[in-house]
Amino acid sequence: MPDVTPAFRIMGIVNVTPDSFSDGGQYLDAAAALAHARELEAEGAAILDVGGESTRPGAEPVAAQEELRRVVPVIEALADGGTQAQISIDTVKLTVAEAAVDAGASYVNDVTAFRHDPELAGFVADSRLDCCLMHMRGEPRTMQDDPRYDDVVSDVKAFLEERMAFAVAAGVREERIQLDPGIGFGKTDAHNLELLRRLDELVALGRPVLVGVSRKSFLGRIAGRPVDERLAATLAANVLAFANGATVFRVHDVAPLRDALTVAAATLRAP
Ligand code: HH2
Repeated sequence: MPDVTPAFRIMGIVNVTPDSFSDGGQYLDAAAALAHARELEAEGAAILDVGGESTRPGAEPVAAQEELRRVVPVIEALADGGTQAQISIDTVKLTVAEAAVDAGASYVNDVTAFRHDPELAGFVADSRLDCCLMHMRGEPRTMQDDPRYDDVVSDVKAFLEERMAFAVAAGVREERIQLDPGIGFGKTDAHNLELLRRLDELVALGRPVLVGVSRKSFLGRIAGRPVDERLAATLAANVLAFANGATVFRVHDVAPLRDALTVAAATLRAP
């Protein structure tokens, strides 16, 4: 039997926020966010990650009511329109996840890995949702204040193992869990690069590894580029992550990454 598992899945970013670091305010209006999500799907996104709260360094938390107002109409319209992509809700809040799932989401992307709202794990289990557990040191407001680790990869790996055990104990099936090193979340540039270089050590945990490097500031510092000129750097980092075993890629620019990963997969996975 030929292996029909796709070599990679692209998660397209749909930020319905005024303050996201690279596209804040561009898709705050539900109609604009919806059109953007449909475009990302047409470009090849297998997952659409809809978020109403920025997690950029220094970001202030958003009230649940406001987050709901931003994301629910977009998810509802996507689901009603018969999207083929899986809809992900990028939230740390149980109430937001519940409403998003009612509206049609089936994936929870919680950047706190169920630490902000531990009950979210039980909800994911009972509703048979997929989820991403991400590593973050501290919280967005303070995470970039002098981050230190004994060994960043071992520390992140131990954290992800512990959060996976927590989720499984709450009833989430292991097959539904994806793991994410949390690039840029409480890490120096050297930490980010070491995680990408040694990603195979996280892949060894046996779950799909998701990476989110799109347009992030460490790429800007390395390449010497402002946020709207980081596509080439984003593609390079994602292709290297793929070569090191990542299989899910969270990005703003879906079409160019699909081409880049298709070539990478054809090269690295030749029969
Ligand atoms: N990065 C961001 C947000 N959510 N989720 C996962 N699983 N992994 C990530 O690396 C990740 C994430 C930050 O990027 P963005 O959504 O573009 O910006 P903002 O948080 O400012 O909305």
